[in-house]
Amino acid sequence: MPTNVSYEYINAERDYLNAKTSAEKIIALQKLISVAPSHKGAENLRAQLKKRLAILKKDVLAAKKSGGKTETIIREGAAQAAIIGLPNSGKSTLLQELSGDKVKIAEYEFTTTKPEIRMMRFENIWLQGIELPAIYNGFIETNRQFTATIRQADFILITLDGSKDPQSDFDLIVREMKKANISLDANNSAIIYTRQVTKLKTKIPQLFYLDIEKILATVWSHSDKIRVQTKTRGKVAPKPIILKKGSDIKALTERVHRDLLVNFKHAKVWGLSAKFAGAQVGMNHILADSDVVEIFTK
Ligand SMILES: Nc1nc2c(ncn2[C@@H]2O[C@H](COP(=O)(O)OP(=O)(O)OP(=O)(O)O)[C@@H](O)[C@H]2O)c(=O)[nH]1
Ligand SMILES: [Mg+2]
Repeated sequence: MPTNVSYEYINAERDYLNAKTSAEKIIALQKLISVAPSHKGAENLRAQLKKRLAILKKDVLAAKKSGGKTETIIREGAAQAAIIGLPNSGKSTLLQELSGDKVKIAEYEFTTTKPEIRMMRFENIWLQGIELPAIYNGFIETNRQFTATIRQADFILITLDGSKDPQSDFDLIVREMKKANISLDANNSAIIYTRQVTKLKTKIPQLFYLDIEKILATVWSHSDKIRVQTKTRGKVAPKPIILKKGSDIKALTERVHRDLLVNFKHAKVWGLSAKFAGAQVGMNHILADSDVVEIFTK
């Protein structure tokens, strides 16, 4: 039985994802757990939520012990994008635009002193946007705590002020990232120009440039994940299930509910991986992003 959730759940999930601090998150997560579906098919979902609640509570305790200063960044949403760039290069402006949520933006440098996290809606999923404090010469040596966040992000957005010297700014960012063994290439990063008045003469290798409208789609398509919606008796579940790229029907079935594997008969698929709409497939069928799947049991 797929995990069909109510709209009440989706609203509660939105509040939870948008909660800024661990304390706020705990309150929102408790509400989310209270409206989560109670049927057997949602066992995995409830277990995941409870696990998250336990992690959050531990996080708050640890923060209290260390004087409340270190708040770990909790990965949320279907994929994470880190936003890096020099001071004043437009990181906060970009995050605000992509999330539709207010971020502190100012003319002076180093306005952002700690990571700013906002959820960004892309089609039927949430992506997590994380702005890191500005990069400067020596950033890595003094900001070790942020390197894991940048490395673990599914995608890195690099903001460059096109009215200055974007090539030398880019070179500085590459040098800093290299110190932390973080490579920037076309598969995991893109450049966003801000204040691009004229077409630039500088040629920055490896990466591609993005228009704002294409950013979220690019973050998602370059992540290592796909989303699949399940269908039960003609109804498509609004909340997609996130799987690794290359996942098959078996992986999806396991995720929906372990018991389903034993009684699995076949599945029907709609979408890019299907030969035709509603094609019947077996366990080994490889899924594609945005597929819709109906699982049939014996
Ligand atoms: N013309 C223009 N101005 C921009 C653009 N993006 C940002 N700005 C301006 O540049 C200044 C800095 O923008 P922020 O978004 O705060 O830059 P930031 O990279 O977050 O800066 P720090 O957090 O201080 O490192 C603000 O005055 C913005 O209004 C852009 O695309 N075009
Ligand atoms: Mg900023």
